[in-house]
Amino acid sequence: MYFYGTFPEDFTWGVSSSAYQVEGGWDADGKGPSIWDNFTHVPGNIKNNDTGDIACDSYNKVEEDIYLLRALGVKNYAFSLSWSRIFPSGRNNSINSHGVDYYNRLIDGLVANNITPIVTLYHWDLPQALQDIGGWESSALIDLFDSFADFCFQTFGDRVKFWITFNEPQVIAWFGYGAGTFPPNVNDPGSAPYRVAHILLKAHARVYHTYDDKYRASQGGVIALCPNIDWVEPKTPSDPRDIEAADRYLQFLVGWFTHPIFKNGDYPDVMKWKVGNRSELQNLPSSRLPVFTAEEREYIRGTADVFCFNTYTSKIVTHATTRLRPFSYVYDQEVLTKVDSSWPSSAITDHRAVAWGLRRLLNWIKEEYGNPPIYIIENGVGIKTKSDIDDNTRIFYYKTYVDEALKAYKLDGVNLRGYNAWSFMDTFEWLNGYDPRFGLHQVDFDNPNRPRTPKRSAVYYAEIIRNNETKSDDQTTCVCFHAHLSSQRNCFSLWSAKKHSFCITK
Ligand code: GBH
Repeated sequence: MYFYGTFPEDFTWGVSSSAYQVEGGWDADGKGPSIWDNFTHVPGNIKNNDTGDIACDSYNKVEEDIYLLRALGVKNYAFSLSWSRIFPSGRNNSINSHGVDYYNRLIDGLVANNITPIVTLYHWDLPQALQDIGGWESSALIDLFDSFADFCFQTFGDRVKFWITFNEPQVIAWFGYGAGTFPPNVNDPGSAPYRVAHILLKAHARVYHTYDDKYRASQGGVIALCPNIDWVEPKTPSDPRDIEAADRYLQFLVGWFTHPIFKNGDYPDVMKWKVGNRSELQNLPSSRLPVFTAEEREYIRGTADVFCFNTYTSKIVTHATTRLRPFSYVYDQEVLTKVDSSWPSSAITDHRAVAWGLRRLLNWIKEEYGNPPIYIIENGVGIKTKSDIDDNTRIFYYKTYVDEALKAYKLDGVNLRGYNAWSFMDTFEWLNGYDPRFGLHQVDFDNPNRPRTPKRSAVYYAEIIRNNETKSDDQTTCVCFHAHLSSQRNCFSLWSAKKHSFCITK
């Protein structure tokens, strides 16, 4: 059932992007290489050998991008900074003024148009120079990240009042250092992710304290980190073992970072027990999960002003007895995940549109962390087609997800403060290259000018923002079903798209 109603007046609507995925200009004007530049330059690593060398060319399109943001009517724009564009060698002894100018122009343009910048310090594109000294396996990165963050607060903080340290720390730790599918491609599933996460948490806390000590009083912003969260539903809700498994999945995915920060400075109990017990069974001298000192716990606890997260999908979880070898963060969870084959699929494996999962997830965050102010920083759907201006699937995704967010806010009392669509425009989709399209704007990557075209979803999203509410169908459009009713695929139809569908009037 749809629920119609209004979001609070100060609700912030936005769209999101990230540096490597949109900027291009990979070596322009003195930018240093990042681990993603080097990774994509090796043939075979990325689908179709695509790279982010030019991407959407946003490095050269500040004005165009701001124009599109104005047309959408967004209240905020969330983007990330390329560390090696600002510090080519990763360190503050090599400041690239052209890179600083670029971000100043972008931030000034946003502020001039009343669009609040939400700035992520790290969305995966580590300066190669810092990978050369061990990347996030090295505790030297704590100081180095802090000095980068300090420079950004000092340089941009007069205009930037919303900071995110890490985008998806679990992805950095697991895909970068466990599975090894993302650079730096370390394949050490049993230990490295835990060691890396330990360092990420310390680095996050250090940056938070730097903001607190040196900038908060004069700049008055907020700072957080941004985990990725899939909602998980227990396979058999009457089986306590499945309920525990679902909670365990969330603790390993999210609590790993947010339990220390929002609760007691320490990892979730269930992680300490599982990894500890299994390490013992594996005849290891100590747990593969590192231990914080009392002083470190005190330092980490409370280091987020708001709760940010990204979400794309839901899964079904059941408890499982997993093998002890090879040692792995995945086996440590003692769960099995799957998706329901009736959930609509998308261009990304196992990303299914399950809007009701968002409402449950928001309620879980509220209960688990004491109703913090919540911002959804990324939410969207990837579609595998090049000419998808007529993107009804995406409209349906946003209609249903925004509607569930509204229910959580209005009916459940979740302290939801903002919603951002991923993505502002089609971008470089990491290992998948340019095939899956997430954008509200289409980008023609075959054209050197990288022209952007608003899709129907952009028009639809602009309308949600303008009204600050979800309107009933007869006020705007109508809910339709595809002619292929047998496939049970709902779609949401807009104006001329009606020709593909038939309407059920209310
Ligand atoms: C988001 O992560 C990212 O923050 C964003 O940059 C990206 O554009 C968006 O997803 C859409 O994909 O490639 O098989 O190794 C969401 C969580 C974590 C899901 C990494 C895909 C990679 C699996 N993502 N995961 S694989």
